[in-house]
Amino acid sequence: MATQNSPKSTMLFAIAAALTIGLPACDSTGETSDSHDSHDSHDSQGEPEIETDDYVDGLTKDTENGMFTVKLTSEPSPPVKGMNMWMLEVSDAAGGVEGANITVEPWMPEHGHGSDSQAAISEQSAGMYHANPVDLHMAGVWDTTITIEKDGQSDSVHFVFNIEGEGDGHDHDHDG
Ligand SMILES: [Cu+2]
Repeated sequence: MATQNSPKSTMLFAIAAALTIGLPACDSTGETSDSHDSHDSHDSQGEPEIETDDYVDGLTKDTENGMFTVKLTSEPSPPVKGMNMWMLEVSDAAGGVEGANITVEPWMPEHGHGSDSQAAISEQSAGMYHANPVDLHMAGVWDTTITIEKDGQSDSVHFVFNIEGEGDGHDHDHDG
């Protein structure tokens, strides 16, 4: 019997080629569940949902219940990714607020985590406090709550800054 060029082998080759081409497409469909856990902000510029403050030296805000006024200056200026020292001038209607109990708590609302370091507060002069370090260890939006307690009453204010830097906030390095 005469043997023809087998059409079967040609067909197998075609199927194999089709499978090879098809594989990457199949793989990528399985990746969708991963996006749930990752950061949803590929561009930390122009976040529509979180209102940020434009930093200036001596940026001044009233606390939420109007008890105090806080004037903030950062060193370096503007605040950077990493360690900062914040100078806080706290006053009320009577002037500088002495001997207040102050906490400074940075928080990344987009990532749901705080700072690696606890800012130590020291009063330099009447109503003038230094918070050091204010550790903003990632690029992105940091919402820092400053709470001032004096004579058993407390009030707080938020300073929200978009911290620039490498990584676009994707490099979480949580030690501790
Ligand atoms: Cu983060």
